[in-house]
Amino acid sequence: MLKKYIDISSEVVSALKENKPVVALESTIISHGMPYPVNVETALKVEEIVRGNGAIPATIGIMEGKLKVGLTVEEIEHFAKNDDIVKVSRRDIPFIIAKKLNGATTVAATMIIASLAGIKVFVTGGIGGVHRGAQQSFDISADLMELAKTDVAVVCAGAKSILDIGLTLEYLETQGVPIVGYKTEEFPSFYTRKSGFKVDYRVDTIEELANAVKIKWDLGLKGGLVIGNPIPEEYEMDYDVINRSIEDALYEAKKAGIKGKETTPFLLSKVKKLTEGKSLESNIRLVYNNAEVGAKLAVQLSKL
Ligand code: PSU
Ligand code: MN
Repeated sequence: MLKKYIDISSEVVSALKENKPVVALESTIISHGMPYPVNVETALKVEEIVRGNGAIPATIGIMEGKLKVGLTVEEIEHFAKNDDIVKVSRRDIPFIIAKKLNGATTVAATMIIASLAGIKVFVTGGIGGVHRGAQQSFDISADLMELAKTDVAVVCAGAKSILDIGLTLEYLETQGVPIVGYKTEEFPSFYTRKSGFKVDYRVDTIEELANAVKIKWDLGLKGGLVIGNPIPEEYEMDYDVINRSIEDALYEAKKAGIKGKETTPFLLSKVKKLTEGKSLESNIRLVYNNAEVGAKLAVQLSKL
């Protein structure tokens, strides 16, 4: 039944069959997160880092109405070059399949597809969350509900402060999603290592992390985990510079009346423009850093 909708590369199929470590990667970051050709270069380098750390990468997206797990280099190129690619979250999946469209998957959609394929670890840049002003707009990313119900560990550099990070963490607490800091007590905020908010649990080794992840799922405690892995210090941005850009981006979004699924891409592209090349370089480096931690986590989980 599922086979009709999902196409898993032969490399990923055999890796999963042999209980080898596999790491899921998203495609929204390629299609909507970075400009061409930096997006392809980064996506391929991330796959290389995953391999270099002993795991098999599985970049996920939707092509001509099929859920694809383990995109080829040509397919990644396609996601990187074309601008007719829909941003796909949970609610969009059935319609993108039915209409045979191409879709770049968000954190929520990538978690769903990874889980259908049997992949437990997913590496991304930053998660979606509760937007600033959500008290009025009700704008809360579907990523958070997905984390509450889908069994995938998400390695990220935290959440950008385009969001209300405090409310995002409160929401995840209500939903029972553990917020873990990898070698940090503070939840990172993407471009910077600090956010002013604490994680629930700090772990200092991959073994400790993998063990807790395994215990959660062994006990049938449904849902994912957020593993916050701070950007390496040497690539971190200046806290005030980035936050000023974010404030400006939020102001422009408000002025332009941006709503719904357009909000996050609009804010991301404004921030990118306002900080010029700087934020892009940080973005690339933090994803590389996450790829390493995610691959090591997948390797360790496969041993338990
Ligand atoms: N935050 C980032 N970079 C991103 C995203 C969020 O710092 O690329 C993308 C991810 O794919 C995430 C999605 O799942 O935006 C969230 O969109 P929304 O807020 O519409 O749920
Ligand atoms: Mn939203």
